[in-house]
Amino acid sequence: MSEEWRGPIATMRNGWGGRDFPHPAGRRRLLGDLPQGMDPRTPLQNSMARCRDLGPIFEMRFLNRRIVFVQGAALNAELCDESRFGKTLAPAVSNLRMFVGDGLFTAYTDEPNWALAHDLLRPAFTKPAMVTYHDTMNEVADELIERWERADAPVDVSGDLTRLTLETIGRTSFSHSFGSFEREEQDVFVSSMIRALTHGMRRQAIMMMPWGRWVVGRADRRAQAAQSVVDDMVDGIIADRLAADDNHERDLLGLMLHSAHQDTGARLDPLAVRRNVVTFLVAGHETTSGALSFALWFLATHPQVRSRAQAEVDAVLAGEVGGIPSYAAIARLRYVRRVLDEALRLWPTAPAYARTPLRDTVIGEGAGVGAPITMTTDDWALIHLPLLHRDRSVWGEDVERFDPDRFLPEAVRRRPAHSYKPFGTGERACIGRQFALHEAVLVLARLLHRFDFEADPGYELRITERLTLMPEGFTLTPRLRTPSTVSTIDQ
Ligand code: MNH
Repeated sequence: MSEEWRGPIATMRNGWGGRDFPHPAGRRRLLGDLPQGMDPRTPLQNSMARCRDLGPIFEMRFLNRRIVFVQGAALNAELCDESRFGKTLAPAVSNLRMFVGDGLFTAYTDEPNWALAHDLLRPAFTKPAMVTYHDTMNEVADELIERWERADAPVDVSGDLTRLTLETIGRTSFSHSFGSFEREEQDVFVSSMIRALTHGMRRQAIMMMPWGRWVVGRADRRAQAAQSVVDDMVDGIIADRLAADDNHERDLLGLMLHSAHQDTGARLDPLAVRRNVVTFLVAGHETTSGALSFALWFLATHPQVRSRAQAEVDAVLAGEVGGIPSYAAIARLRYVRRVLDEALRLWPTAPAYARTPLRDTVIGEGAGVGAPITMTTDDWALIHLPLLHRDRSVWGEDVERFDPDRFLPEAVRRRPAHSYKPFGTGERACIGRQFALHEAVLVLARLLHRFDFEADPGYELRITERLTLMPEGFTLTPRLRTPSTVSTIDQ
């Protein structure tokens, strides 16, 4: 296997000048903080249960490795200072480099392909670009609605929303349809991608076992077989575009293949194009699908929130031709947007990001961590977003309560900066944020307009972790709304 994916993180000592941080109870001398009797497939949720009372910064050790987590908003705000800190790759992310190398998400900021891809692809995420995606987003929503109208059994919410978001990113950015709504089985692209992502996460755990280095080779080969399914499909999309003799920069793929940097004239080489196609196909659908799924879960279990959202949707869409939102209508769906913001507070679907200082520095003065903490360029911290978003000093005592009005403009203004970070921070923050928010508000509005949702009373929220968070086994029964449940006359 090439050296390339073995990013510098593996060699970062993370010694923090010999300082120890609070850790969960029950540490064992050799194994460290591996939880006893907890599900090894859900490390993030385990850490939420065990670490929320450990203060703004804490650590977990696994064998001889340690991960330092930040959950305090004040400390996170400091780590978000771009003049002192930058992104680094958490182990689970650096493991993805064996699949996508220096693609936009997995690149180190000082690798030339990060700035190049960032600058070349930016035009695909401006407001004028969003306007051009809007009709496609509505078309894909039509297909989901049709599917749910026909459903005679509870629908698989995350599965169907994954169809929707994959189809949306495929059509808007690559002019490629996966035909996700035309077949019942899961797309091989999706299943292969999930296998690769899961491997990225588990690889770390395997490597930490005493025999891990021997076992990991086989697991790597299996994951690479999955990855080659993805690569072949992507190479097909690229070859088709090149053969079509279509050299317009009309979508993201066009920009990747045909644009040159305005200052340097540099272009993405073919390997960088493939890595970025895979990056955007994956990053562009998985997290949005999770966000929509969690939002529907909260709507289905909070009838008052749902009626308020439906009242807004009915009022806004009453003024739209055919009840289909125009581009401008999306910005008027303020409450729907708050529902989404609040869903991403409690379950940020990309649940962590890693920061490291640009130069040796001291953090934590006045942040309630005791003596200030020395942090060298060999140290890194993982910002634990579900815990950051439950910092009681910022969100109050009732942090678990689902309340979209936490995102009323005046409430947002009252909160300190950097206390809500579902899209990451700084120059490495999510490039697809506007894309995701536009798509998600549009889809939620259209679903709320058409259906009432009944939660299955026997279902309790379970969450799978595969780098991203996603409700597991969550089904809903969509019922067509009747005129009496629609609060404003539409048509
Ligand atoms: Mn997205 C980076 C969350 C939707 C493409 N994304 C990030 C980061 C977070 C994130 C957090 C920063 C990670 C880090 O610091 O290591 N992203 C989300 C969430 C959603 C989302 C919660 C949906 C909801 N992301 C999207 C969509 C696209 C996309 C949609 C593409 C169309 N995201 C990216 C890319 C990056 C990124 C590409 C890496 C950007 C960079 O490093 O320059």
